[in-house]
Amino acid sequence: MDIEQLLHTRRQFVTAAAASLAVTAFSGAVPFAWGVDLSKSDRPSANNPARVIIDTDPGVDDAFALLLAMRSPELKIEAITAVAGNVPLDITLPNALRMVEIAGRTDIPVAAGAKAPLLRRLVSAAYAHGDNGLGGAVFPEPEIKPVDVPAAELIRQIVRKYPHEVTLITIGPLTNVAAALNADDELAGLVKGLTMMGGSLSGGNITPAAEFNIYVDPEAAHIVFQSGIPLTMVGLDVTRRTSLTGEHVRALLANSSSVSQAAAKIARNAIDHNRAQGFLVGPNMHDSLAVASFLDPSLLKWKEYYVDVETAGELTAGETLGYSPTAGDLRRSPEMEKQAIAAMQIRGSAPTIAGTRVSPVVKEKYVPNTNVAVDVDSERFFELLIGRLTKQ
Ligand SMILES: [Ca+2]
Repeated sequence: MDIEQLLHTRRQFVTAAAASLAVTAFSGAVPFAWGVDLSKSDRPSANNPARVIIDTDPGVDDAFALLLAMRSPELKIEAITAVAGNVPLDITLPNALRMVEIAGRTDIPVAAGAKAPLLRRLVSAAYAHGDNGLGGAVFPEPEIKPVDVPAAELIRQIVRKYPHEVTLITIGPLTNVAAALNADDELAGLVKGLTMMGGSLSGGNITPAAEFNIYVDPEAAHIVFQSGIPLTMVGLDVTRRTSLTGEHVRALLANSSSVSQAAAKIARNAIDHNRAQGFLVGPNMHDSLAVASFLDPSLLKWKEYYVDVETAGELTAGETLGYSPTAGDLRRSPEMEKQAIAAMQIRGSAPTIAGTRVSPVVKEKYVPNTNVAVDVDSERFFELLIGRLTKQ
């Protein structure tokens, strides 16, 4: 199957739904400002927990994100689905099961997902996460087993069971979610929202252009960005400012709970691994910040963009591009701003002389599809993360 065939069904859905999306896509997403959370009434709480599915490739920062999520009463975790990414699936899946056992949350179903991206061979990141995905921190083999249903099908079933209620929190490559969307044309319209750790509007980490999760499966990411699901992107723009330190390890070690001790062990190993590789910053808590952003959006500053993914560039595949008529060099004076927004088109590359394409315009009209995190209060984030992990 080539990319055109793969995207065909999605495109049909997107075209059909475009008119209604323009009106509804951001009905649940509102702008946030430092310290002022305009969406507070819609925020999940212990009394009114949000249904979520966490799609993950543990992964050092995934492990922290999973423990944080399982320690958060604001979340009703319907499932944890594993995907290949940081390390292969035969490592990410048992790691997800281990985290569930450590947190004492074996009530949460864990499903096995894709072993490889939609169209590409898996590129993993053992250089950052160690061969076992947990920075070399060793835990016993998990005793529990994954459910029999594959991840994409489980995502589909849960979203269908609770239409307009489920938020997908994705902290790995988007293969499982794209597979679920490909299997069910109506699914995107039934998902409440998707909060991802992924992408960047300020350069990548695995290549100068691409952030790792999007780089691994750009075609899957493209499907998600074009799905019409209200998207929240927590990318490197903010996650590269969440470096774990020895001080955090000490705070975790001081608490005797199994979650805190496990987190301390992973953290210490990850910091040592990071240092042995000579990295000057990190390890960053990318994925935990995505979970935290869902719990408390006021930890971050947000801006709406139209985001899509480069899938064709030899040097740039997996790059996320954020279009906004009110950002960068396209900003106008206040009196011209409204006009600029109305007139903005989404532009592709200029047509070639030999090609048949006549116009560089990819979309006639600018409509934002993603709330992008553009700034973070790192200190408050770590207070939340360490606070939750050390809670008795
Ligand atoms: Ca991850």
